[in-house]
Amino acid sequence: MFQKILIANRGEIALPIQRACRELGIPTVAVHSTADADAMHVRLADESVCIGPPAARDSYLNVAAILSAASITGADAIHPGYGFLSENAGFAEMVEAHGLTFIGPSPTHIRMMGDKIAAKVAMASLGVPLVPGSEGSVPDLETAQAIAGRIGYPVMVKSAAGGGGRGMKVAPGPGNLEEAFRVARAEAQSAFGSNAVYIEKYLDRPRHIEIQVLADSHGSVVHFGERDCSLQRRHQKLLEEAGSPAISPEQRDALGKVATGALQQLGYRNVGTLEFLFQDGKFSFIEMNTRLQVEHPVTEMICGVDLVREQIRIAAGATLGYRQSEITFSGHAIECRVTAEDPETFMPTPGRVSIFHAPGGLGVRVDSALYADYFVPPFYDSLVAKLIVHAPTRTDAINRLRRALDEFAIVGIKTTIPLHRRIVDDKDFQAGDYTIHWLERFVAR
Ligand code: MV4
Repeated sequence: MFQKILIANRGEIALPIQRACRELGIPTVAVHSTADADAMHVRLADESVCIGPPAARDSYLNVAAILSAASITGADAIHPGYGFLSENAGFAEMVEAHGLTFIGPSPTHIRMMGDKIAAKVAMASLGVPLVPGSEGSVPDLETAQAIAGRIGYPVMVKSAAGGGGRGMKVAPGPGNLEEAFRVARAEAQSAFGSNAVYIEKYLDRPRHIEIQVLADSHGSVVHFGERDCSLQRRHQKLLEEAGSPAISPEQRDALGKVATGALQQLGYRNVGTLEFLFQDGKFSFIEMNTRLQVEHPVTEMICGVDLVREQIRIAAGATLGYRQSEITFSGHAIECRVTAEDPETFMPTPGRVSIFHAPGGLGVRVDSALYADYFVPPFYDSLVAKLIVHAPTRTDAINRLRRALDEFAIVGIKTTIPLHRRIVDDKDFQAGDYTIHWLERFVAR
């Protein structure tokens, strides 16, 4: 097992990583920017190293400073959390080149899945169903027209290097393809430094369903069921559930078999998430994430597993130690992402938190690095707390979520708690009747 783990992250995600380390008896090193000297992740770690000024590119993305911090403190493994360097294949390579363990997948798999075209080509060859589209990058408008004509309109032009919805354009009909192709390419070039694009049939009212997978380095792969992440605004998720209100246990099993079968053939290791669009009873793979995700706690709640602990064990060479049949799904879990944003305008609201009172009780989990008198800095992601509830049924979970939201007090800054209270009381939400477009309309009314 590792002697010491450096956590190359901040905020709420640093905490469950520290907790898992502590339960495994492994000391932790926190790294922080000058803006985060008083942050909770620094206070709770065994040791800490300042790695640079506030801007993320000078601190949490500063590979040399992070590797130096690991070397100085004698850490032998690095957990990247999510965001920052978590899906940077070059960073994972550098970590390994320095004789340390990167707690995550191999650099090869991170790089493969970072290229959306390579990811689709790999998944198609492994029997995973895809959205119909180009089998690779689309070099010019003539090729785009030929493919769109074959699969039928509407189509979507997407950046191969993309993510977060940038470099993505819909062409409702043949008359719109020239512009969609040109704009998507230009956006991809300026946002990601690559103008490689591909084309897919556009699905107009899908749900976003993803499946959590875990693989050891000895060929065992299991899944922990799906999460429904359809409730998002401008590609920022606000609320996630496990399981999805839209899929049956049989559909879960089938999707799980497809996902684990593919990753087993690929020789993948550590955690991974396959993202699907689900419409008209069909799952279509779109992308794979090679990191621990923000919403991983809903899966932990229904499966009773600590995914971070599993990541660490597996990175240290341990075997899974259980089979798919030993993973059971119990009840329903919902996560609300509480951000330091105005709940109406979504403008960031950094500032001082005067009161922080987290809800508690059975089936309530709060992942947050906030505390009273903490100043939320303006430099980073606005996520300040995740409220996760677990209950025997979805109806019970919604009821518990309402109760927990009413108990939650964050004073001094505006947060999205009032918006979450409105969502919980909505009829469509309560019925589980929503697609990826539902929330945009809800916040506009
Ligand atoms: C799509 C789609 C419809 N059809 N692909 C958005 C981000 C990127 N990860 C994939 N995205 C989409 N791809 C096809 N063929 C609609 C979206 C999409 C979306 C997907 C998941 C969650 C929220 C979304 C919001 C808008 C568009």
